[in-house]
Amino acid sequence: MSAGTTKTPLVGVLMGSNSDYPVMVAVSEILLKLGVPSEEFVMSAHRTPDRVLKYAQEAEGRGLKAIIAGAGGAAHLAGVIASHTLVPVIGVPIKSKALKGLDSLLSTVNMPPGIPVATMAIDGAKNAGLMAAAIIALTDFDVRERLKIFRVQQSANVPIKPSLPSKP
Ligand code: RP5
Repeated sequence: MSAGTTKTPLVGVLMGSNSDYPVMVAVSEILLKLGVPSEEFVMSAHRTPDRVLKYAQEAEGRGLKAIIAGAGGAAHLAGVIASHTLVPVIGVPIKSKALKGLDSLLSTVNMPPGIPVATMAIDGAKNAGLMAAAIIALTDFDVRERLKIFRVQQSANVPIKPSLPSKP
């Protein structure tokens, strides 16, 4: 799934493996809702390093305004992408089987000073999309308005009084 595929993508949504897609699809879902054109690719800092390098080096020239990179385990995708481009990079640590994503979180967040990655929570794909949309909204009035409406609707969906789920 890709948001607004007919338009030039503004956000790149990358994942280290196809197995990350069930989590990362939430990025594209929220971007679609907010009308932010995006593109999705599988690439790995370790398994497809040439693909990663080419993508990062071409990103700015292709007009991308943000790149979201999700990876699990030794999660180096976001950091490697960030090291090759000035486009802001948002990292999504994917929950791993062995360490429940703590390895992914630390690999993504603990960047050396000089090369930042804006790291979301473990499996925080939706917030990554919202963060990218907020970057786009700085210069795009329509996206800003849609983001405002999203927040208003989100608030309206929070009940004032607590209730227990109905018993079957
Ligand atoms: C990482 O290794 C990927 O981002 C994925 O989260 C993890 C496992 O990958 P697969 O073995 O499922 O392809 O590189």
